[in-house]
Amino acid sequence: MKLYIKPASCSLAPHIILKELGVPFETDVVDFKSGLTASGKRFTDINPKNVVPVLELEDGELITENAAILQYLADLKPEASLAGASVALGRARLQEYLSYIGADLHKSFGPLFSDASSDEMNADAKAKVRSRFDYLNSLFADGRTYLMGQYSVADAYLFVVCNWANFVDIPLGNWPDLSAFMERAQARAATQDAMRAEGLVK
Ligand SMILES: N[C@@H](CCC(=O)N[C@@H](CS)C(=O)NCC(=O)O)C(=O)O
Repeated sequence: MKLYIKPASCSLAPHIILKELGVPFETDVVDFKSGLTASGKRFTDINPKNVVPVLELEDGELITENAAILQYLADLKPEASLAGASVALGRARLQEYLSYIGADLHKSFGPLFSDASSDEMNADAKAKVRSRFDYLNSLFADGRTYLMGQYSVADAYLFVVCNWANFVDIPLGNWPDLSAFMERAQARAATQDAMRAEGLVK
């Protein structure tokens, strides 16, 4: 398998999960300025949506969208239980978290990474991120270790997106239960391995 990535972006979530699973894979880093991957491919030939992550399977099949890739990876090794309980409610809960992280939390950061954003747009985006952190913090306030109780692909995605707070001057310490989750998720060996591979930690 090959994972197309941009370091520190949302593609770090499936990168972490590939490490969690311990399956063989390679990465191909996308340079969005040149439009080329490190292996010399034109990225829009691989994903016309022009975003990472993309997972390329051995037979050449391509999967895009974090929610789809993360669930595909979780299903590769059911014994690792990275999709939570295998009952319908468990899968619905996982989809609920993945949708919230992808559609609401992830996208609220967008203006903060764009040079085209005005001060007003940035302030509005920060307010949205903060209110989403309020909600997420309230989830962990019941003492759960991870979103679904046990670690799942949703935690990898949540960790990666919340970690962007460090790049846009939103101190995570304002949300103690969410911060404690971040410390737990970051301490996992797979997270450390993937972050090291992307040059984010030594
Ligand atoms: N809906 C997509 C969104 C993916 C996305 O926004 N990827 C960003 C990185 S987090 C990207 O590739 N941006 C292109 C760029 O940085 O130029 C998903 O959930 O996978």
